[in-house]
Amino acid sequence: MITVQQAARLLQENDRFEVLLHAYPDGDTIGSGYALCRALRLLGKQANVRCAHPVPPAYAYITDPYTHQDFEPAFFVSTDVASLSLLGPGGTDYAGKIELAIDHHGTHERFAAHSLVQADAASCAEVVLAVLDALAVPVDAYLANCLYTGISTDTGCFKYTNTTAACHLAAARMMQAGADIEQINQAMFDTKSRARIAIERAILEGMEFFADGKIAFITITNRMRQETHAEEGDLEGITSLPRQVEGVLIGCTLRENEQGEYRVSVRSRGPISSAAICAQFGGGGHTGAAGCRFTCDLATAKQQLLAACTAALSQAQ
Ligand SMILES: [Mn+2]
Repeated sequence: MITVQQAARLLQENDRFEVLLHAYPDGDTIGSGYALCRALRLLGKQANVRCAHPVPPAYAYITDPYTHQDFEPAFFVSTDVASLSLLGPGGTDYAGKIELAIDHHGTHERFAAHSLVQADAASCAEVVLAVLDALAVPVDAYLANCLYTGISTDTGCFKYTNTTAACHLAAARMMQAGADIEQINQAMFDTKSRARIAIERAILEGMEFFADGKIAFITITNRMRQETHAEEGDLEGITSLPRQVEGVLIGCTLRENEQGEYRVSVRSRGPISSAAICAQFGGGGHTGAAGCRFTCDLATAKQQLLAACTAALSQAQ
């Protein structure tokens, strides 16, 4: 583990950067990665951003001003990536090649030569902000938009339990630096596409409750996505749906991928650890939010997941 100052020095001493985002990119990996790329360019360096999946159109205010540079990358740095596999298809090709990982996941696997991981930060964007300060890069309106996006999306617009006073202070700084918070909040939290409404309707139709309503499951199949024309961006934040229901302490989202496997997101309240539930299936994450993957059929996956959730529930009571 290295310090912010050491990470800044590494970036200062190198050039030709490729900034790696995690697959199915969210606001934090996007905001963190594009901000870091911009900051490196402001320092006169060459830098690009790379992601296995396209960035959803809602983030056009971040991706539109970005242009790809033509060069052979020499220094790979990841933002908000907890493990190599989260880089998505082709991710393992980066094994042993990543020089620096900037992250905030407590479960961060040390895949990079140097790791800057602040597990007490609610967002990777706050860690990137510290690095930018160490690099003496002034935060312009674009950087402010990127970093505000990371902070606000990873805290559910400052509502999740990971929200700290430091998040608000960092967000306030981004407002002063010119972040268009009205536009960002509107786009991130107050706008739903027609496809999103259609798939939410289908998801709610199939919502299942267990343990006297303390556990809720939702399932998203490829067929549901096809029928509703829901794209990746239409599903962002969908994992908070089950736990919005009164009385639900553990909310699970089972989501089919192209290979027919199920990616699972667990969200929990109070002392119940989502990370502990997911660890039983080779996954991980935070106390309130974690993920894992099932390669078996849906019924078996549900059965195993429910057993783990029920056990976690009774332990907490
Ligand atoms: Mn994050």
